[in-house]
Amino acid sequence: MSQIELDQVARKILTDNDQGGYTVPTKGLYPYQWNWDSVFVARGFATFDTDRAWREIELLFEGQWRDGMVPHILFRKDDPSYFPGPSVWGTDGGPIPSSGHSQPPVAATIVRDLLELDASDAALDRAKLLFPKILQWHRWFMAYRDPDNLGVIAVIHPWESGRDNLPDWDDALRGVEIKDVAPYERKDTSHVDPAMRPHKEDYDRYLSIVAACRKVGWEPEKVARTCPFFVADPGITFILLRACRDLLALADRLGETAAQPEVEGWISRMETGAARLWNSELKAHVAMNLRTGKQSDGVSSASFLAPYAGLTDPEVLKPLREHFDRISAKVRYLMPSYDPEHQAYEHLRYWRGPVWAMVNFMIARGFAEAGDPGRSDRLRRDTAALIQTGGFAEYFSPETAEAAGGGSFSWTAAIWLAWAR
Ligand code: 9WN
Repeated sequence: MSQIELDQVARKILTDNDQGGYTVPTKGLYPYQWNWDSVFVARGFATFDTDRAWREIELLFEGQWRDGMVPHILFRKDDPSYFPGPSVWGTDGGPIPSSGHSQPPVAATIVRDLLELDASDAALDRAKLLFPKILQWHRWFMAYRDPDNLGVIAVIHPWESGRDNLPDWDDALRGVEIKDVAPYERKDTSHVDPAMRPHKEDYDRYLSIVAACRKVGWEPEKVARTCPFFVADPGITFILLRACRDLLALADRLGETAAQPEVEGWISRMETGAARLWNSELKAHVAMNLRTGKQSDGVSSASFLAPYAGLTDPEVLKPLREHFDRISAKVRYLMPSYDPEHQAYEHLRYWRGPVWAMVNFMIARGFAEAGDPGRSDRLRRDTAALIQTGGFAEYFSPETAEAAGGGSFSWTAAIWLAWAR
């Protein structure tokens, strides 16, 4: 397909998945509004419909909880094609039925991008309305996902990381007792090949974590202290650190200077805290189980987000470039979600190996900003080649470019339009 044809298909995917102001990731498999999906989708819409781009983010923030949390799924209408739906979560923290935890906070970064593309008065007004909501969301992360001021951000559930069955979670997940799980029927494996999805045992534990948090009424202090899963995630830490820098720039642009000292405090807390996630044997940032202090032992695609977070220490960048080159000699397409030399790597199973377009977009941005246009462009070319070969799939094999997971996928289409083409 030519570039123009791919552009047309990508736009059609976004408009077909549009539910009237918010976009589903793909029909059938994911029939609701997901948090970080929507924000990347807004970046795609911004290439041909700015009003629609703002709308996507505004609708996401309509679901913000009273305590500041922005949920990972908004269940605007019940749809039996997805499990677990609203009744399993049992939340009542916000105005729209939702899941009980969040997802990687990319909103400040993309709102800043939207203003770069269009700084009209109308756009500035919309950004001004969003600003305090994003600020409140970041404050929620700092309070309840880093309750001990360590400068690293935890996830209370693999789903909160957005990288669900990543090998980094295996050890902590094994420590979650399977309990309080009513008999259930998965829906994901009726939409896509089970070999590309998490195992049943993973799901049993995912649901056990939900049950434990439901028991404490999803109260954020109690969740932080009692949740059976509490793991510091380099992905969410780096994405939030980056988003705080963008929020600071937005504060400047929008005249919200009163917020700046608080945001600066968060930035320096995470800049210092990130060192805790540095695995000195591996020479990369990894996850750390905050209940036990144990670090994970593999390089993941989030390790490559350090430059995106603005960490430019040569002691970090040099080994990262070496990992990049080592991995690029092992697989045809970058960046696999997990190290292909690690024993847990599987090239088609979801977050245990496959390449995800929006992760590549963030990694490439960081490398370009750190003065490495060569590696940045390699990621862009690989992402384009994967889409040209496999179509607008949810994720791809780094070895064969095989399309995996759901098809006609919104964020893959958005990233094509915004960057990969
Ligand atoms: C659970 C929607 C979401 C993404 C996540 C991805 C996958 C959901 C699932 O799909 O997770 O949130 O049911 O598997 O892992 O990153 O936001 O595209």
